Formats: sequence, C-alpha cells, structure tokens
Amino acid sequence: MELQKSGAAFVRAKKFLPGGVSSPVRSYAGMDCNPPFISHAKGSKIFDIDGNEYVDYVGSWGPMILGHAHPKVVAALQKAVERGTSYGAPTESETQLAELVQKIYPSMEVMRPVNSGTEATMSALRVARGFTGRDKIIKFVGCYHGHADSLLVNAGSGAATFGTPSSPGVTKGTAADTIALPYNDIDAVKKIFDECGEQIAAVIVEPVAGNMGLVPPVENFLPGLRDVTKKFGALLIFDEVMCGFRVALGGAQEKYKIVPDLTCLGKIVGGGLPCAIYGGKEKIMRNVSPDGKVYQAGTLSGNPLAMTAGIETLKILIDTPDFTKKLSEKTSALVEGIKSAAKNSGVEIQTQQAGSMFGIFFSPVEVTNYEESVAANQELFKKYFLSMLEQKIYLAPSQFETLFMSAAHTDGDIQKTIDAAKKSFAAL
Ligand code: KE4
Repeated sequence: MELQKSGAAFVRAKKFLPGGVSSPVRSYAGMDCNPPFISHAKGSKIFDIDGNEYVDYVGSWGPMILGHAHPKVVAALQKAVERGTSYGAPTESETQLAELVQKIYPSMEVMRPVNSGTEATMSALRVARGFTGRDKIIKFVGCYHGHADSLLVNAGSGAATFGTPSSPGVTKGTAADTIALPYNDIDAVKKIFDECGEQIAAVIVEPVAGNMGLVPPVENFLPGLRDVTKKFGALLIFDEVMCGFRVALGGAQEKYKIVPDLTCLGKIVGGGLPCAIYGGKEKIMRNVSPDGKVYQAGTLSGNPLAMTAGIETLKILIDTPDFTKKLSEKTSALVEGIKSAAKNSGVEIQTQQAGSMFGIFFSPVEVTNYEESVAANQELFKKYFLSMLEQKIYLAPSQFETLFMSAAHTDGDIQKTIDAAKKSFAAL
C-alpha cells in the first residue's frame, strides 16, 4: 500500500512532536507500520495524503457518530466562524447545548462545558472531593478517564490494591489516594468500602468500558456500585465520554437505568470540536465556582464553535427517528458478519457490541476485565489489523480500543468490511 508521503511526513513530525503525534495511540506504536497522515474525511471515509481512501471505524475515537463533515454541522460552523471564534464571555449557545444535554441526560441537573474528557473527569473528581470532604477515589483497572494525575494509576491486575502510578510524573502521594480494582468485580468494591468507605469520595467508572477493548458491565456490577456508594455516602461518577449517546441516546445510565451522581460526556457532545461536559445533581454542582468554592475554569470552555457543532449534532441525534436503534442494528449486521467470517476460517474470536460501539478479541473465552483482555492474542490482532489496513479498512491500532459505527456507513461499506475480514482471517 502506497504510504510514501505519510512516511516522509512522519519523519518530519517526529522532529517536533513526541512520537510525531498529538496523542500516543495515533503513532501506531507496535504495529510495525507508519500511520497514514490524513488529508480529509467525508461521511464514512477517511483519506490519507497518499490518496488512499479508507472505510473509517475510528471516527476520531468516537465523536463522528454522524460521519465526517456532516453538511448541517459544516454549514452551521461556517456561519458561526464569521461571528468570531472565541469571546471568553457568556453566550446563549452554552445554555442551548446544556438544555439539549439535559433532555437526554436528566440526571445532569447542572453542568459545565470544558475542553476535553480529561478536563471533565478531573473536574468531576475535584467536585466529588470538595463536596464530600474525602480524599480517596476508586477507579477500575483498564478503565481510562483521560490523563489527569489521579487517574493515571493502575492496580496490580486482578487484586484490590492502593494504586501505583502508571506514568512517571505522577507522585506516590497522588497515587496513594487512588484505589484501582478489577472491573466487573463488585465484591472487591464492597470489600474496600467495608475497610475504608468513610474515606472514599467517589467511584469513577466507564459504565460500558471501551479502553481495554469493549467490555460491557456484568449484570450486578452497576447496580452494586450504585448501592454501595449510596450506603457509604460516596459519589458515583459515570464516565460516559465514550459510551454516551452510543449504548443508548441517554448513554449507559438510560440503558441500565442507573442514576449516577455525576456524569462526564465528551467526544460526540462537541460534534468533533474540543468540548466535553461534566455535571450532575444540583446540590453537588452548585459547589462549583462561582456558585461554590470548588474552582474550575477555562479560557476556551463553552467555545462558540464547539457549542455550535455540539448543538447541531445533538439536534440530529434527537430529531432523527430511531437514530440509535438503526445505528445499533447496522453495527450488529457488521459484527455478525465478522463473527461468521472468523468461524468459517476456524479463528477463535470474541465479538463485543454495545449499541454502535463494537470490537473483537482474539480470545477463546469471553473478556470481562483487563486481565482477560491482556491475555487475548495480540500477535493475531496485529496481523488482522495490518491486513484490514492493507484492504483500506481503517481500524484502531490497538487491542485496547473500541470501534465506532456512524450514520454515514453504507451497506456497501459493511459488506466490504466483512469481505476484508474474511480475507484477513483466512490469512491468519
Ligand atoms: P480526552 O481528554 O481524550 O478528550 O478524553 C479522555 C477520555 C475520558 N474518558 C473516556 C472513557 C475516554 O475514552 C477518554 C479518551 N478516549 C481515548 C480513546 N480510547 C481518546 C483517544 C486518545 O487518547 O488519543
């Protein structure tokens, strides 16, 4: 596959940027191939600077649920940009986006726009600690909530432990306040609460995990988290940055009928521009400055262009009849096709789907946590990934990511992807 111009661009980029990228996963590290440099994208397609066209299932890691460059979003942005790009002052667009979000996420009684999922989760944790006056937080091994210090912490796999930093630069002191537990293990959570529940400010969870590959919650997990946090006065934070708007329009909290205390949204909520939102119960969020003492601020928070893209995107999600249902059905058609392609080639895979999120593990057993995800066959994953890329199917270059369907993907795209998977499995 012709990637000459991308190769040269990668060499130049590495002179200026760590790994030649603006975010690590884009570097294709470990995939024995350079990343295509992208020139543009439209609908379900993404195009690199060597002129290759791919069917795109990364969708900018989730935001592009409508497909790239949706005409209504583009038109709204073109108008908005002529009115200026940033004011650093209140605009009605922030309120308009908040009203749309609250329609879909009624638990978000009060909310604040920020610029990334990292900012949303970092701020939600600060509010939880400020509101409860407690220091410790619980997260789950394999869940990713952005790169805030207290969340870059992982336990030893499979056991409850006080976290150790998973990145240099995160201090032992910071890590000591983060407890990392195995995902889907409600007993481990109850045990820790019995030991030190009165010190725990919050449990933060990806209610449908997408950062260890796609791992849905087992039946008793989310209700168990809701019960134990209520019992000990800790807050339950749903990080729906990735699964929001995808597992259901109202996210995991709608699908599983759980009301969290705080919710973090990102990606789709900004329609592909830098925007995320954290929010929740009024009595908690009124502690955020300037109403309360928990400080959080941002020069570009509520940026009018990001609000415009988010508003246009959410309006389409809300106004299009059965949007989420149809997208899930399209995703199922692809997943079923991939599953039967693997079966016919005698390749053992586990397919996962949650609404319009999907993924596969090269594993003979179902994957329910990080330890089982790590045990999947990474070598086979790499061969599959490279073969699909060669056939112009653009997938995430990591076993620990999730793939995304968009409204722009056609039946032709899906058939092409299934045919490519058949060839890839046969070549394994
Ligand atoms: P950002 O700071 O990247 O906007 O959001 C952080 C974040 C928070 N919560 C969840 C559940 C997330 O999935 C993310 C970010 N997701 C990754 C993809 N696994 C973003 C891609 C990247 O890091 O480049």
